[in-house]
Amino acid sequence: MNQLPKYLFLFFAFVIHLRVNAQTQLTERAEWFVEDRFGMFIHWGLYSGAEGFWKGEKLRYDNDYAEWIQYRNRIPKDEYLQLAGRFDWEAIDVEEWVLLAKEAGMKYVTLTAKHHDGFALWDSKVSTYDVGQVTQPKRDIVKELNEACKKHGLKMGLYYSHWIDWEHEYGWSHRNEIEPLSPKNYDQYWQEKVIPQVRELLTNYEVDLFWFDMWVNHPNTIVSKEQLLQLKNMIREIRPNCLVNSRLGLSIEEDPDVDFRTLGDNQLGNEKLDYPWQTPATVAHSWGFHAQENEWKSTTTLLRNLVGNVALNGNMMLNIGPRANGELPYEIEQRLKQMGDWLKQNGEAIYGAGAFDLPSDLHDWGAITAKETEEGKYRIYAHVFNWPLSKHLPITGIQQKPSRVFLLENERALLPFVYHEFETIIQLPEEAMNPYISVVVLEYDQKPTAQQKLVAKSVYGGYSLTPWNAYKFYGTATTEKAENFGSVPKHVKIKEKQQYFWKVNISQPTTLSFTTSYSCQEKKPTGSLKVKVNNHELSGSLQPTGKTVGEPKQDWVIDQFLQFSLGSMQLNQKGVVEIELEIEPAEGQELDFQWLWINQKESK
Ligand code: H79
Repeated sequence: MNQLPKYLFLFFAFVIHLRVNAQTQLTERAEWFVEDRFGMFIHWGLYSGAEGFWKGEKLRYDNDYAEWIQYRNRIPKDEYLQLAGRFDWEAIDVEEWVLLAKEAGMKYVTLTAKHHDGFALWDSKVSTYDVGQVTQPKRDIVKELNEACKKHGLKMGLYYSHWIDWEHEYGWSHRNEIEPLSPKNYDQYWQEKVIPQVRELLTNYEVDLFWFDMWVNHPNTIVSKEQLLQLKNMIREIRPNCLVNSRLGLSIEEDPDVDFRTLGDNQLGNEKLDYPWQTPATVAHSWGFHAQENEWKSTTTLLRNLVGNVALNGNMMLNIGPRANGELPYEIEQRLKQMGDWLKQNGEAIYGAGAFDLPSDLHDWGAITAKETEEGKYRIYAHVFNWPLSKHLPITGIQQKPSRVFLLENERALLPFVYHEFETIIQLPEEAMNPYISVVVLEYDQKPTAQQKLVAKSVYGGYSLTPWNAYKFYGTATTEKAENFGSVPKHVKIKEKQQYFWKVNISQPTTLSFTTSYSCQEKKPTGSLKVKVNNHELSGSLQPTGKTVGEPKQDWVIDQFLQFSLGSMQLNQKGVVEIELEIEPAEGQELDFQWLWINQKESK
């Protein structure tokens, strides 16, 4: 009997363990997804034949998502279907898209099996509004994709618009905000189109991932939680290994059984998450092909975005919008091939890699990804976005010395480095290794430990200390966002004594000089600013900074942020030092504080 409490405890511990695991969720199902990191999204459907125009008029909406043309330009359903006549069915070869994905280093492909227009790209027995209706002999694009993916070893995902459907009488359209649709009628759409079509897809094709698209929380939509669970449970039942994204309408927080979080369109990660997540991204702006597209991102931008996400444990799925003859805009093809070239050389730092235990925005030269290698070593990948002018790459916060350092594209040429406590400074060759991003590898025999509270050394040699990288603070200062297009920078408003504390690693005895930047709009400020390091102290009295002008002839007068020197001090020790800044405006006065910059003069 008295064993019972112990068993009970074990039982609860087990349940808690499961829950915790469910939250930090790398479910076994999703392991491939996290390993793969980079996928292709394909937006292709009847709208591709419209190319962003209807009867001479451009899509009505500055957010010109070409796949929305039917809704935006109020196109009647039967005329919309006639767009099929613009397609060159002979020329369309789904395998070519898959081959491009492979060439680009993408590991999975997600096709819009049904977008908001409700038109199915497979031979659907549930609805006659499908590709079989407009092709002779009947085509089945999902089947063709499935076969091509299998042939080339890629996973297949399907986008299915569950919430919005402009074809079904009772599918959701934004217009229903003014033309009410009853939940009962909506359920009719759900039961006679969504459920049977998704079942059809699950049964007839090898779907590895379902990508739903509802970007509003379900309580604010016509879709009920029961309907969403019905859909998800059916997927779990028929294809237990198929992943489901959070735009199903259920967040991972609400339902930990959802496999990965989908950020907003083109929204990049800004924090590490414990569960899998993904950015759906475009090379341009529109998802479906748009004849007047002109916002092409560069290969460098796209690669930086990919690296930035992986550095936060995230994925990126990059979209292509083929034309009605299957062709792709030159820019998309070119960017994808260039990304593929980069990944051929540097993919090791992306596939199976993830965040290291340091803040991802710590270093000003780029971002870090990391992983354990098959040989049991641990590699930290420094993705250098900007080749430092000094040819010195400072890496702050890693507590052990690497066993070797080299460029990922030239493993045999070891790079010299010096290591002091928490700081590794790598001597780089004259020229960047790669025109996009050069990857420097720091290899360790086992995973090194990180000191997360340090401020990193800038590539320019100093340290930028801000209210947002302080490891602790006391006071009531509030962060004020940038204004006037950033001509007034982000800062904190200080009304009473405020203290910030930073930790900086000093590699050798040195002279530190301090500069601060703030705006003080008081006519006669009487407060003070003090820097304390060990038992040294520097202080300055606050000065009025006045105004400046942003743009001419626009009445654009803004608060001026000016820099002031606080002097310098000699430090005779090395190692981690704590830097305290105490700011105290006089009673009733205010100060807008921005940063403290430390310059280090190396002295022998
Ligand atoms: O299939 C693609 C789009 O058709 C569909 N999802 C992607 C993958 C989609 N359509 N609309 N939305 C997603 C929501 C778009 C919201 C936006 Fe905005 C309005 C984007 C730009 C304007 C809100 C405001 C988000 C950014 C600014």
